[in-house]
Amino acid sequence: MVFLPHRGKIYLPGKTVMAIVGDGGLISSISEILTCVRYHLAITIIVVKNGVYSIEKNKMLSEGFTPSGHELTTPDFVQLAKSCGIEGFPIRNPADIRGAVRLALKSEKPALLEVLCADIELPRRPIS
Ligand SMILES: Cc1ncc(C[n+]2csc(CCOP(=O)(O)OP(=O)(O)O)c2C)c(N)n1
Ligand SMILES: [Mg+2]
Repeated sequence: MVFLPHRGKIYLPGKTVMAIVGDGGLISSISEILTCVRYHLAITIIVVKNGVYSIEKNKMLSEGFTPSGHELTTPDFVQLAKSCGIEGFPIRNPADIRGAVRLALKSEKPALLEVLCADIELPRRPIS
C-alpha cells in the first residue's frame, strides 16, 4: 500500500521512476508526495482512484462476506498535488494517460496523474 520509489530516484537519478498506487495507499502515505518535493525527485505518481480498498472488498466477497469498511473518503488528488507544489493531471479518459505521462516526464519534476477508475468486482471462485 505504501509506495517507496524515492530511493530508486535518489540512487539512479538518470532513470525514469514512476509509482502506480491505489487511492487507499496514497491517502495513507501522502507525506511521500512532499518527500518528492523536498528532495526534487522527479517521480511520476499515477493514483488509481476507485473510491475503495478494492483488494480488501474482493477478499471479503470471495470469502462469502458482505463487504464493509472498504469505502474510502478520498481527496481531489489533483488539488492535493497542486497544494503540495507539483503538477496534477485529472485523467477521465484512458486515451489521455499517454499525453499526461509524456508531459509529466518532460517536466523533469514530480507530478501526479489522478486516474478515475471503476470499482470492479473481481472474478471469484464459487462458494460451496
Ligand atoms: C500499511 C499497510 N496497511 C494495510 C495494508 C493492507 N492492504 C493491502 S492492499 C490494501 C487496500 C489497498 O487499497 P487501494 O490502495 O485503494 O488499492 P485498490 O485495491 O483499490 O486498487 C490494504 C488495506 C498494507 N498492505 N499496508
Ligand atoms: Mg482503491
